[in-house]
Amino acid sequence: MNTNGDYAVRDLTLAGFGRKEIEIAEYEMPGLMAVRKKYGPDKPLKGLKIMGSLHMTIQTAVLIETLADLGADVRWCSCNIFSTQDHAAAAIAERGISVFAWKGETLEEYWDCTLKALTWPDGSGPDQIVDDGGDATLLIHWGVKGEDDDAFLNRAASSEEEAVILNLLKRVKKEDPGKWHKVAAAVRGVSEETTTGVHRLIQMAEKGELLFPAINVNDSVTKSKFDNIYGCRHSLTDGIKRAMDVLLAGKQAVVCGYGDVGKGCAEALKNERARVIVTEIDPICALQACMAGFQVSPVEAALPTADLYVTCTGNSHVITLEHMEKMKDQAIVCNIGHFDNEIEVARLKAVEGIKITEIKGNICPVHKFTFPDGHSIYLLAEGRLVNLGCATGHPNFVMSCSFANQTLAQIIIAKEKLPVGVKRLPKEFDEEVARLHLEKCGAVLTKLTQEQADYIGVPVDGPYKADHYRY
Ligand code: NAD
Ligand code: 3DD
Repeated sequence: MNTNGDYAVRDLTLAGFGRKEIEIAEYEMPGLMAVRKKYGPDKPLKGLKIMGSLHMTIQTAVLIETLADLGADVRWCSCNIFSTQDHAAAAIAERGISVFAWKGETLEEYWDCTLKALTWPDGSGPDQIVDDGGDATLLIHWGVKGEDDDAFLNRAASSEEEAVILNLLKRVKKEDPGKWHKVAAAVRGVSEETTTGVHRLIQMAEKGELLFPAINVNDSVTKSKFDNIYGCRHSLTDGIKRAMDVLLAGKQAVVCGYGDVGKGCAEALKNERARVIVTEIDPICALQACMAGFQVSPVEAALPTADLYVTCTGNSHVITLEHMEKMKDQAIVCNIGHFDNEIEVARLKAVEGIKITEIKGNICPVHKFTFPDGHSIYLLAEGRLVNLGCATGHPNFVMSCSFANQTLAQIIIAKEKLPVGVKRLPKEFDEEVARLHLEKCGAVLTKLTQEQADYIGVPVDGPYKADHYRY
């Protein structure tokens, strides 16, 4: 571990490799690089402290360097204990940007990295936040609650991770009482990357507990209808193959959830000639799955025969211990949703007489769980998102779309005094991000005539479709 200086990474000597892959990524991220070129000279983020809690990958390194090029003073951590690419973190540290991330963090290390990324050398916090899943936002909000009420921090924890967070906040409260009220008061806004993080923000806003403005980046069309669909279509099977080197053709695969991520996952498995079953609660998504040719059944119906399970619901307890007890011997279970609560991993580990065999370590976590009755299942990435835990996540081009939106959101937060609440980016930004990626695909737009624009009631140069619902 290299921690000399204001960073903590696994191995600084990997920086050269990281830099080479960052250069490859820049070529494959035309939208993000165009945003950097367009807004860089004005330095719209100059003098602003920006903290990020987002998977520390090569693609994120390009986002970080874009924010820095726009003038920001950046500190970064990952938003998952397995998703950091150590060579990316090393390249960022070598550039002199404070990053606290390595692949295979413990939960204590993960939350300590989040605290370090949220704390500048003078003890102050960020002006702006880039969040993916809401952990940075949560630590600030729980910190404020804990400063107002000791009982909030002294309550019984509902999980191992919650206990880690509460213990950290108790320590901080002793060392720096009043920290979090100052941090929260200074935050101009957060831009949230993913579906589950947006759910958390909306829930807080509805309860009147949100302490600062938020921009919902996920629901930009050029994020969720690209990253969530096409990114997962690329990276799900990458993770499964690296973990198990299993032939997917002919296997029966269950995809839990047919939202944006589920659509990408089901298609990827279908492309591999797996026999895909979808589970859904939403009749519209279920009907979409039927129209795509997928069988829609509850997970219980597949237990005797399915070879592979993928959860991507953003929900919890989707694959239960009871499900895993009834699964076919040697079934493979994984999750690609943001958090590790979609599969009941804690209950699985607590089974009396369960035998846990580590097949692979932190680089690509694979564990075999053998039940007392002798049947086994394989759990990938300890139930955490398999595409980043067992592979390298989405490729450059699709992350260019997501991160162009993130950068535009950060510029808006810098320029405008936003009200507390959760807002989306303007449609014009979505179309700008899409335009920036067309040339790379050899796409040439058709020019709308004024007569046609009048006929369909849109401005000749856009924005076109009224709402992302129409995509
Ligand atoms: P979404 O809301 O579009 O889709 C989730 C779907 O799951 C919905 O259609 C919902 O009806 C369904 N669902 C909910 N509970 C269910 C249950 N118990 N059984 C079956 N279906 C159920 O969300 P999304 O954008 O597809 O994201 C899903 C998850 O993936 C979120 O946690 C998101 O943050 C995460 N995500 C991960 C990546 C990645 O790279 N790993 C990328 C993008 C999003
Ligand atoms: N995510 C997937 N691949 C990623 C990568 N290569 N770098 C950074 C983040 C990456 C997660 C995103 O899809 C995020 O937008 C999400 O979870 O929604």
